[in-house]
Amino acid sequence: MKNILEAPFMVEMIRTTTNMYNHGWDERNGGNISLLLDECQVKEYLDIDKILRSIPTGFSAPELEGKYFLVTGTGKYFKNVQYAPDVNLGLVRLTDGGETAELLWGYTDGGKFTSEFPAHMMSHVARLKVNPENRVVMHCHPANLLAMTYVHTLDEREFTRTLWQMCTECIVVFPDGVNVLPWMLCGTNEIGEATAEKMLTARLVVWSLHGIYGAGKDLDETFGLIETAEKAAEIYMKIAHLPRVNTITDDMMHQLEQRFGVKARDSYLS
Ligand code: 2HA
Ligand code: ZN
Repeated sequence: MKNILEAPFMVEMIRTTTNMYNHGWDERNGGNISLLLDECQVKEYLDIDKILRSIPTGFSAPELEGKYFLVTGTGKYFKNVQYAPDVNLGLVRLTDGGETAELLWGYTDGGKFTSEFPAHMMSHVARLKVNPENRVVMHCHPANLLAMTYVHTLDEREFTRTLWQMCTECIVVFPDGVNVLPWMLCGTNEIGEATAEKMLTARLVVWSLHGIYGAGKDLDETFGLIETAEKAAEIYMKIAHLPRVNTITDDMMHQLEQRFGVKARDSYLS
């Protein structure tokens, strides 16, 4: 059996959590990531018949029966993942229609998956419906996106259009835009269901006054998606209080659509 700490998916997870911490997106225990793995990937590193513990999830997700996830732990700090991956991460397989998570590796201090596990798993179900290649759900607290939810309307079209106007490449990176949830109690199945519903139409879902969710086919792509939106929000927070002299017009965005072969969300451009 190969050493799981050298598995490409593990190395990438450790690098990503460290990088996110270094970006200031994951203070204390803020943020969480789940990475969907194929059984053949897991089998190279673990005896998949050796279940360490069975942990109830508190929700059902029959679509994810038998699926494997590498997930950050509840209460754990992204800052520390690199020093003790086996404490701060866990590898689980969902069973009983998603109601039980079988722990195959990690959470060695007796811990368990993130408190946002429902939002993660329900978002995986939603994104897999749209794109069977989806593997990652990522949540974090980037300062400028969060700040923007205090001063900008939460209307999704307006929120998206503002971000698109802040950097030329935004519309290319997230043509489906950004969906926005009002403040809701985190860690609940309700916010999980609401997030998943929003994930059907966009890969980015803002949690007002809290943070953001991103989804994508790998850790790099998902990180880059949030990074791009956060950069746009940073520009907005730098200029929002100043007179706007220039902007990226809808005509320019139509040119970007053509040049990069993307299609902006329906009716978001005039
Ligand atoms: O687990 O970010 O939303 C820490 C969080 C909860
Ligand atoms: Zn959070």
